[in-house]
Amino acid sequence: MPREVAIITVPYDSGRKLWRMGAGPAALRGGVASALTRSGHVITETVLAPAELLELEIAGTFELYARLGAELSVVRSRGAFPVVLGGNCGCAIPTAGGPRGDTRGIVWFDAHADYNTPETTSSGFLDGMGLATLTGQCWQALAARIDGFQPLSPQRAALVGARDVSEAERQNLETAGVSWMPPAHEGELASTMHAWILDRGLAEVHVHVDVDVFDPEIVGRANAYAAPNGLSEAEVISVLRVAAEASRITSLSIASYDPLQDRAGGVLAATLSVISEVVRSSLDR
Ligand SMILES: [Mn+2]
Repeated sequence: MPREVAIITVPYDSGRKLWRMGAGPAALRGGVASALTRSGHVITETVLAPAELLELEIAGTFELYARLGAELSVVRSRGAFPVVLGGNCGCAIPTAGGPRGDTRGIVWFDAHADYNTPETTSSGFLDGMGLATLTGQCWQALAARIDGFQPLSPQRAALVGARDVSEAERQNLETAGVSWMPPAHEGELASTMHAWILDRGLAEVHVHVDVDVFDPEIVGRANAYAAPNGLSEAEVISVLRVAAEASRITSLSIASYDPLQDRAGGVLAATLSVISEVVRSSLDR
């Protein structure tokens, strides 16, 4: 029996349905489903679109993550491999955080660090605190609404491809002990990743891809926050192959795709390749 791949779409950006990057999951969904079906995988699809969310600003977004957490429990109890397509990176919070001891890590691809806290953010964008929340640096009372959530140790988090990082975030990353791997020479990221996984003895990793990790010139513009000098599709895939070989990828989340910014569809194509690669290397081994 081939293992089920459960595609869960969360079509929100900042609590607003289908707005901006909230339109990304719907734009990706069909392509993901057909690519995985073509490669012989059994898929199921769930769209997380509650009739109403709490209208209390931040609480509404955490309510959405709590609902995603509940859906993930159902999917995992069936033994399925979760692929979450979300508008915001915060979708990785319920996907990666949980009571899994100290052999589980996260590989987080992003142009940004998402490592502000309420004290350092100047944009006020909640999603600029996503990785910080996941690793226990802020919003912990709200994150506790997610059933089974436990913060992941920052020492078991790798931030790959980030280059638009504020001074406050640099300090936060360093103090917490997150491993920041900025864009580097061809092949360097893959070998750094290999050593990082072995050093920590990680048996499992969650992979999160904010699609603005891709280079806007080579691949395309993923969203309004796109930053120059990013990674190519081949570089992202080479790091993922290493992660799948040195550890075991147990789930995948994809976020921040704004179809209106990706004029030529390059980011869409690269994202589909990345998803196919993760599923192939995780399930067909
Ligand atoms: Mn980003």
